[in-house]
Amino acid sequence: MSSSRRQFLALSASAALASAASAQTKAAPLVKTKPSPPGTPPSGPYVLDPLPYAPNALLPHVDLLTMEIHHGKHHQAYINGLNTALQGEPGLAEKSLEDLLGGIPFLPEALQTPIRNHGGGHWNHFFFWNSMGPAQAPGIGGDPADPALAAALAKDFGSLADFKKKFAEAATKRFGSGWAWLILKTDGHLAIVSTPNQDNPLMQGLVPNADRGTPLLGLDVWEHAYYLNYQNRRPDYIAAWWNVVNWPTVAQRYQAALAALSKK
Ligand code: MN3
Repeated sequence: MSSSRRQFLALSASAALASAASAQTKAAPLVKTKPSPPGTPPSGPYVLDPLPYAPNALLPHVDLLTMEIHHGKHHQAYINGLNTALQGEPGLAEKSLEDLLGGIPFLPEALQTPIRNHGGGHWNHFFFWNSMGPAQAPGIGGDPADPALAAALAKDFGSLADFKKKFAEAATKRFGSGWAWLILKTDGHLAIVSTPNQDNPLMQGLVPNADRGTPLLGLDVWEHAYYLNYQNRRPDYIAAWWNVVNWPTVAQRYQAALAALSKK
């Protein structure tokens, strides 16, 4: 008998055994639900919200295909990974994502990396979509109209132009994949920081204390955020991105962060 024939018979025999075992299981089903196909991520507790604008609304600064893939595929994959990590963890699933990200070192060890990467990915991308808007809409791009935010940027960075220059430097110098952030620190000052991968300034115990604070603005500098339109020209992507920054939202976040600080 040829070796492949023997292998075939051996496989058939084990398949028959498996089939008999499965017939026995079927005789007394314990759970009467239809199983999902293998590899299907659990649905919930987190879902992908639609973009707050049309996917082509950021043209010409961020192209349509990048937005569709970035939101529909990359962001969805972070949500799927987060839901998978929280499967069978009802106590954690009902916590806010901010609470989970703020206390990663206190989570069960097996969940720390998935929640850091996928929970961070979900939080960061939700924040990112809402940090932008169509360039032609009121308040988008240009200079922040809010006097308190404009004054704080000038006070802590010298001028708005200096702020943009320093922020762009942090985003350009981030080696590999990561983010640049404008944060409000607990001392009431604004700061520019950068985090690797999907880390963010909320992550106590993972991000250096000097880089922690309340995010007001975030820029994704993973290649998936710009490569289709800008290829290796990250500085060009950053320069164009200022045209779609949603300053009214940044100002609202600043007011909310200041109010939260004053309650502490
Ligand atoms: Mn991204």
